[in-house]
Amino acid sequence: CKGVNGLDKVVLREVRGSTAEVYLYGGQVTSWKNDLGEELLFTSSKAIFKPPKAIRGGIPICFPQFSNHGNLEQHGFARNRIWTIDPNPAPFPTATCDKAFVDLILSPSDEDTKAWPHSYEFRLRVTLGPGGDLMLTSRIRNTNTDGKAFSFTFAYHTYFSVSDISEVRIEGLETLDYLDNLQEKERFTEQGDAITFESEVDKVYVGTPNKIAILDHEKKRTFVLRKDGLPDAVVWNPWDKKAKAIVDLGDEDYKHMLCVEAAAVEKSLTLKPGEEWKGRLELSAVPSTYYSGQ
Ligand code: TA6
Repeated sequence: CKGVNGLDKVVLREVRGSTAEVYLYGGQVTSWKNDLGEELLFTSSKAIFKPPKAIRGGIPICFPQFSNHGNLEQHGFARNRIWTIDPNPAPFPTATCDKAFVDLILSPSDEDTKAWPHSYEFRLRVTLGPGGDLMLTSRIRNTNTDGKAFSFTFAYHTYFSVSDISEVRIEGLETLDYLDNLQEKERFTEQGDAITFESEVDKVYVGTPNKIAILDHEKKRTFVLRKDGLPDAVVWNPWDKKAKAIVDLGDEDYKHMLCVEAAAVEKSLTLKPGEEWKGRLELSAVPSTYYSGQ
């Protein structure tokens, strides 16, 4: 159906009532609601749903470059291209009646090939599972016919909706090494307990566990992020000063968002012709009383 500014979007509905919305622009999930109709992702009220500006919020796909780690535009071009729906998606290995999913495809345009001279096929499956879990699976295949390998970096730049950033903590990244984007990507080691927020944060945690938890004390909600094929995790909150400088973000929005991004940043991924990479993100949102840390 049609979304903001007439852009095409797909709405997924799971039997118990949870939903997800995926824009073909960017192949971007912009909404994920639980069975109570509560929005779990942050999308800015100032988001500009108009090419070439990427949509501010949801889950932008950063490919083939994360941030400014290369010569391409910031975060690569996948987030501001129109993806297509795969009319013949591969079936699930198990029964599908309790899952809703859509398969999107991104293929290079002539313009993209000028900036990044490679041929590839990028398939993104977005699935809403039983209980409302949201799964994103990316498969990227090198279809170069000139025998050349290519390398890329990647992130699911997920904007979680939080009640108050000062009341949020992340578990699963303590004691890890990180590259600090606010200090010229210098490497540090995280000290102490769970990660909390009282100022701008822009870090790439390297070689993280595959499970990370985001605890929203005020909402009494815990997000559990599971990832596969993505060794790193980016944590970003622009805080007040930077938020004011971002045109498509409200001045106070930083209080209600937190980006925790399953990513491959420190070491780029390389594919030889014919090879395929798979990177998976699985999100669930549970009442904090149900979260035991296991
Ligand atoms: O993922 C963190 C980050 O790379 C930050 O450095 C930050 O500026 C942000 O992404 C948002 O980037 P954008 O291009 O969407 O404004």
